[in-house]
Amino acid sequence: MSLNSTPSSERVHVAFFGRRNAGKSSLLNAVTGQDIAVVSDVEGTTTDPVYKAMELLPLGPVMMIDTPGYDDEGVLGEKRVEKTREILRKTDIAVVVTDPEHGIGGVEEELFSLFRERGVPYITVFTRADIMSGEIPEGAVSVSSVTKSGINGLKERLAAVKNDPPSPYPIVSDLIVPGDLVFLVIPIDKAAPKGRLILPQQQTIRELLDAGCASVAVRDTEYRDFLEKHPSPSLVICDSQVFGKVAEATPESVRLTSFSILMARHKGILTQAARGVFALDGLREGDRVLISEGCTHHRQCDDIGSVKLPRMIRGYTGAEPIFEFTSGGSFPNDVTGYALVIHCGGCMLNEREMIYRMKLCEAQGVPFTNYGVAIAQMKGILKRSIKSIPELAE
Ligand SMILES: Nc1nc2c(ncn2[C@@H]2O[C@H](COP(=O)(O)OP(=O)(O)OP(=O)(O)O)[C@@H](O)[C@H]2O)c(=O)[nH]1
Ligand code: SF4
Ligand SMILES: [Mg+2]
Repeated sequence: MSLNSTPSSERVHVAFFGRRNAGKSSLLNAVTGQDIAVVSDVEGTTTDPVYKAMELLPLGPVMMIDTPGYDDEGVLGEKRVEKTREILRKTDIAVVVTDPEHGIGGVEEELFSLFRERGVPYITVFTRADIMSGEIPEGAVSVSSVTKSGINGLKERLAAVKNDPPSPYPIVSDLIVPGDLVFLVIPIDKAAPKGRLILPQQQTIRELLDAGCASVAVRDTEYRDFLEKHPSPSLVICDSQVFGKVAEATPESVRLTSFSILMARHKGILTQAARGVFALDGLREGDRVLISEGCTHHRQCDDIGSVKLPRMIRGYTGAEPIFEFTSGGSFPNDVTGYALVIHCGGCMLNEREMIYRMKLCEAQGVPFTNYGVAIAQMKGILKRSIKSIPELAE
């Protein structure tokens, strides 16, 4: 991702599903106008999901995803189907690609019911319009990836899909009014990436600009002096790591919160995270705790999940729980063995994926929280950091 492009977590995720050889990869290439996915008449050509971030007019910034055939078989085939199911968790709009020769069968019906179950809008597309003719079901779209007939119509249908964001919350714009002054306290220590800000900080500044507010970024080391000179911000947002220090310097009358609290809310998980965090207080020797990170490499989070958080939890509880870790797209389907699941901020995951993980834990009766909320609880500052969040203020 370049610094000028929309973060992938904020793009509408459009994924192509269907049987092997249905024409998924050909359709992705035709819709994007680029040769992104390998096409062949051999069944099972696509073995791993293929991603393409782009501007798709008239829809806007999207993440287009090609998937392996949903009817793949054998040990490897099942692994591929599992990968396809992982894609399903983050899909905002699904395209069910259908070979007219097969028509709608068991595979397509299964996909439809999965989408309905999860509230994912979907469009059924029949391929090979150049060589096959005949009736197609009402509402389906007929295209040819060879002649490109129907492709523009499909793009318009994609743009017309009513795609409400899974979380109703922006990052910060509903907590301020135009003309407000907001302070951002950002430590620039060795954990900070060289020469740039991290994604949640960039996104917050952008939203404040869009909302007609001024934001002033200041390091934690200068914050106290700075606040003396400019004592009336409408809101102060700080990094979780320096929350204690910033809270001490900030009068109770000034609203204060953290980037992680705002991002958890934006991702739609804050209420549950604030509820689930109390499980920390009940942790006992030998309890299993799952620490889950949304990306596998180039983490902005450094060693928070793997080292700092377990150390803090041991100190806070006085117990020695068993820590287990997952990263990237993988997240267990069964979390019932865990006393608590603590997720990272998920800045690389879209809202659907985060909400899916949270709901899975909820459905299995396992408390779910995230790094920012857990750290705030252990430092005794949770109450203060959620005081400015209307739905949690009580
Ligand atoms: N004539 C014609 N051939 C098509 C069309 N769409 C796909 N094909 C052909 O169908 C075959 C399979 O297409 P792919 O796009 O690789 O199908 P896929 O669904 O991605 O298949 P897997 O990756 O194996 O699951 C290829 O030989 C394509 O050229 C179409 O609209 N018209
Ligand atoms: S918050 Fe999660 S997804 Fe974002 S950089 Fe850290 S580990 Fe990766
Ligand atoms: Mg393919």
